[in-house]
Amino acid sequence: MKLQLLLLSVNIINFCLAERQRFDHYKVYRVNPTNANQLAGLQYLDGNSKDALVLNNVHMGPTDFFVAPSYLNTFLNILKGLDLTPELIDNNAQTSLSLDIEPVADANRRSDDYLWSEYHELNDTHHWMQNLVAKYPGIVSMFVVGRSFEGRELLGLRINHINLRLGKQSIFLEAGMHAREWISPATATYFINELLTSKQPEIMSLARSYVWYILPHANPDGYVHTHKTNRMWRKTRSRLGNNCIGTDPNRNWDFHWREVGASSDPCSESYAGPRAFSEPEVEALAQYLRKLPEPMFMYLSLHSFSQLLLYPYGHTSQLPENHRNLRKVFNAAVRAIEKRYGTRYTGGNVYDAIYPAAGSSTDWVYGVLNVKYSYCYELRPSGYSFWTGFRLPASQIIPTGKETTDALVEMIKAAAQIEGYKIH
Ligand code: 0X9
Ligand code: ZN
Repeated sequence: MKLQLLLLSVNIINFCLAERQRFDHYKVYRVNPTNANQLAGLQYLDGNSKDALVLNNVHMGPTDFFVAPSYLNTFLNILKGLDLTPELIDNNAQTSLSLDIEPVADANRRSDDYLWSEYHELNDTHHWMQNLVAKYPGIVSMFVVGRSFEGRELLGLRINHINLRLGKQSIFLEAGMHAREWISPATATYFINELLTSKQPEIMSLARSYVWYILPHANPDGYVHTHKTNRMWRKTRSRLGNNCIGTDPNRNWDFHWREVGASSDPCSESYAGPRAFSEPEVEALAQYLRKLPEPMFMYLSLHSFSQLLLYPYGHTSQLPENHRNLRKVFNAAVRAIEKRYGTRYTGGNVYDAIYPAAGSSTDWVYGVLNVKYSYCYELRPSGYSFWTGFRLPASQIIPTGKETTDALVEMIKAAAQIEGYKIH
């Protein structure tokens, strides 16, 4: 009996290990396209092979590729043909990423112990959210946006403190759209906790002055996949009958869909999907946002990384109509975020500040729902180090949470002042 149990657990362990995708001897190369021909060549490479994975988006400027050992020669030959000289950044991604060793909080712990010293699994966070509903009756409630491709619920918290003011507006914060950007949901839950327990009067008056909607995991299937199988997964997990899985949910929104900076190739990391709103997660969120009862004052989307604050548009370099106000609020946020630890943010309109990218949530909310303040944060760390960038040490969750809260407080105050919306 004991032996059987032992064999069973060995089998389970083997099964888990076999499931996890490894990147042994994968190399990371950086290339720097400077003309349209090179860009098109890299886009082709991105879309046509699962063995040369671009780590976010092919664009003019440093772009990093994860290359499988079996594909190395082909990859280098294609680059030669494009007159591009790659720089070897990492010789063995598996070891330098320490992809096997990722400390995650124990999901069986009591929810009272939910802390920001580690990253959490999806169910752990959902339990914690459920407990908050019980702990703050009449203030916190759960909302269900819909279901993911694999059938998981998209759960958010609505926080509405008692406040006698009439006509409260809402602020919606979406996180976890890209699966591997773990600091995004962690910052969202940190912020939920601040809205409920902060000793800072400024945070609490902000908490009371708006109806808050916070969705920590906009892409739950992808997030689970980064815990169980592939830490570097970005997209959704939809199977659409192609040879590749998933769509980039931040290219799937129905606003200038797939016009630029989005791929029509199912294997690309920035695949826009077969049509706008093809992803059940994205479609459900859009429907939910359309039906919110309160007018939306601000929309916030948390991503990582690069330390950027971005506003519309991604499909054109043309600035949006209220860009001066968007810039003022941007300045307030960037100033505030630097105060605590000296963390430096840059940014601006997506198209110029980062790269052309059509079909994102922030652009759709701005362009279709006419929400005048719609921003996307690319949280810590800074720079281009893609192989460590998505794996921000858990010891930085709290500092990131604190400085991002500082930024949110100041940006909302600045926007409220411009719009004559009283905070109290
Ligand atoms: O490419 C993206 O979707 C975002 N960068 S990431 O590294 N997190 O993948 C940038 C999107 C910026 N665009 C808008 N939010 N409009
Ligand atoms: Zn992202």
